[in-house]
Amino acid sequence: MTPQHMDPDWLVFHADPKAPDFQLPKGAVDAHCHVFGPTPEFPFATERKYTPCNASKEKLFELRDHLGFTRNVVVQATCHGKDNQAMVDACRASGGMARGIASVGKDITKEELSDMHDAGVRGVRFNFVKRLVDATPQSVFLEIAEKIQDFGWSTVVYFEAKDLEDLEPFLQELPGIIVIDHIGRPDIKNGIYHNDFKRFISLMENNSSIWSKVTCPERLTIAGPPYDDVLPFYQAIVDRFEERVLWGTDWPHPNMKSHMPDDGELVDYIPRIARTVQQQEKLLVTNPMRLYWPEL
Ligand code: 0GY
Repeated sequence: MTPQHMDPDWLVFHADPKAPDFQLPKGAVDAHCHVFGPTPEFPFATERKYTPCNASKEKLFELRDHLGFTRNVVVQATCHGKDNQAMVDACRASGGMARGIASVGKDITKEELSDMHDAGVRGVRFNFVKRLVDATPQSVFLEIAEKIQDFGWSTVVYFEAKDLEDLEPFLQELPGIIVIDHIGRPDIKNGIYHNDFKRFISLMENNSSIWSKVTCPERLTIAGPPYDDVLPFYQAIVDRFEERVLWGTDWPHPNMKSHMPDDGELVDYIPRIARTVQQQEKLLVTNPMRLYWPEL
């Protein structure tokens, strides 16, 4: 196989993140993170749009312990396409402390879904971000969404704010719980009163199956750390929908161009977006446990 060299401008995850000052509640879940490879054991997909550094499950679990999380939700990254082996391997190795979100095609069989369920997979991701994936017809995603209902899985949907209007009919048709990545990627320079963000809030108001990850200030910010410019967006969502929000590190932070965040500083950002102990408990424990570990 051709060696899979990391992209020349790839930013590698922080080597030595600080120990957070904010003490996470007991049983906190990092509900959005990834593993990359490591290659050659888990090669990247030929159709990938980027080639990252390796980011192994061991490193992920080390970070989990360092930051004070108990559990992870490992989301299939697009660099692995529909080959879920690295993510599934991380779930299996976690001893029940990691759940997975897979990326699958419409030919996925019941047996394959069942095997992934046994490993800890509890959802599929539908990606509409053009720089990350070639487009998949919405009808295919709807077919997959029907198939996973037997397993009680939910969906994760990734899109950018400008695409929401076109995607609304699709989102209304999707069965089950839908988790939107990174508050639908608003354009921060427009502010929270722009129609795009109002549309996102209305979406959540009008559809109680829609949840949101209040994640990735490092991606959405224009000003950079400490990400003050993104705060009003997260606060608007957490204050309105505290029963339907999730938080995650997004480690190892694919495709960052401006800077690489310190994961400890990201944890210290949490009490600025979830400003009461009750909100923090729901965001970090109650909500992710209800969605991904309902049996506990
Ligand atoms: C994220 C964001 C990104 C990448 C991926 O699967 C992926 O490749 O999710 C991105 O580049 O915005 O959620 O990690």
